[in-house]
Amino acid sequence: MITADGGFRKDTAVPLKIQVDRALENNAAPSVENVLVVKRTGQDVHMEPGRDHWWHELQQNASADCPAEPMDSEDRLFVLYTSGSTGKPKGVVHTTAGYNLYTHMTFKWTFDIKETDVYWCTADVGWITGHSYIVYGPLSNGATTLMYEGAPRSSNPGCFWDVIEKYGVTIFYTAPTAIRAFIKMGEHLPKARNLTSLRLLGTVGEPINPEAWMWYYRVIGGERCPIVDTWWQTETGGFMITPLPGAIPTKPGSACKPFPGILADVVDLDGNPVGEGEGGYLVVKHPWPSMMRTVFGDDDRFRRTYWEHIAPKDGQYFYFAGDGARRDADGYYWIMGRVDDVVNVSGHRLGTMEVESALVSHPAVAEAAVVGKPDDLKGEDIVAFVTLEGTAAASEALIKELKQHVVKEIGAIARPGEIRFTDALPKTRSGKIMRRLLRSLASGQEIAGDTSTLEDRSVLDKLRAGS
Ligand code: 7RM
Repeated sequence: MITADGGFRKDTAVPLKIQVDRALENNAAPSVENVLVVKRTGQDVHMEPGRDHWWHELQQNASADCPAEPMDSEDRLFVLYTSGSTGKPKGVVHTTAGYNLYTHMTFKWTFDIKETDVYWCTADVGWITGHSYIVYGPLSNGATTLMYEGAPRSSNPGCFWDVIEKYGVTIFYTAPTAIRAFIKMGEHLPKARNLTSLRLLGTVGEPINPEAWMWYYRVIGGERCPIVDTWWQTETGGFMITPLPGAIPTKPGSACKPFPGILADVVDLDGNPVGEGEGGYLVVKHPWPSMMRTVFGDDDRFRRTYWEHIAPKDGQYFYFAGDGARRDADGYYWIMGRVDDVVNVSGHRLGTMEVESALVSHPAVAEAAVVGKPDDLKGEDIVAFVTLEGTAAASEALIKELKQHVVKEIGAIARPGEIRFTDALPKTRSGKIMRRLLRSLASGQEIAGDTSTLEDRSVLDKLRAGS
């Protein structure tokens, strides 16, 4: 096992080694024979004699010659856990050759990588985005890839822009949730730095709302840089739907077209393609090199979750991993969010994304998360959790105004029954809002299921206290 004494998270040193000690207590993981510990924070840790070794000490006597280990193409490369909507994490299995081939190709073409580029992906390296596009894709291309341990925080809100200026970053890849946080912190921060080295921007993780897209394009990209909106998943290993910069004109909010070789479609539950502009299930109809091979230790769950949701057509199975989408007249894909993120108000199915996007388009709103709450009359009612822009103040009048704003943007059916202001939303470390937790809160239930992927546990306590 490889670990560190601790790591830095915003302004605090988070202990890591102690978690390993706990996991190995009472011989709970007998296959772990040695633990390598990297000294990072310098905090006190327990070192078990014979089992635990400091990395810097072993390194001193290690040979500089370290031949690569030949692997079979289908040898397991890694297992990465991803939380499903039910809350029980699934171990996504990736293998050696296909994963490496596909992250290599997608990185090369989507970022149009050049010898002179300095590429920076801000993702957590423990997320699939960190695996595929901080480590494997960039390194197999011989690219210059920048890794940064920090996160923007109140003590240093402009740190990302400092990094871009200092290292002359040319390609910047981040998540919509981060972009919305930048907007909230104010455009004077990036404006005070020289960002002219940038030539290409990317986003990943969730659908990007038009306001965030325009801000990213204008303030960060200086109206000069194309934005590649890359749709993919832990399960797909690499980009599935994405523009190729310069070759495919972009539309704000669309991930554009499938990567060459990817056969995507939007279908109904019987596997029939839906009409132009209509919503449906986003599927992939043909295998691709970096597709997940199974759920670790549970082939049956793999089959059920990904291959049996959509009925096979003429003996052909479709891959479906939970997203809704529509395709427009130009063949562009518009991802509508997870199909389980819907609210059913009086028989009308509304994507939570739609309502969130409407809320965020109001100048006082920084971020919004919408969930359904059981309602005797309507079946479900909309509850919106809202964080405000720095200068805006919570008030009854603002609640009224926001409800009115949603009605104006979408229609009366989407009027939130309830709006709750909060300082922060519960998110995973990759920035995905954990609506499952908010659903429980909204309906006054105890929070059940896995919460280990929550980035900041204090957010839940604050939300509970406020409700
Ligand atoms: C890379 C990653 C996967 C889910 C996926 C979508 C959502 C990701 C986009 C997006 C709209 C995008 N892996 N998603 N990218 N939605 N546009 N460009 O995020 O396994 O953590 O999540 O993320 O719902 O199914 S992930």
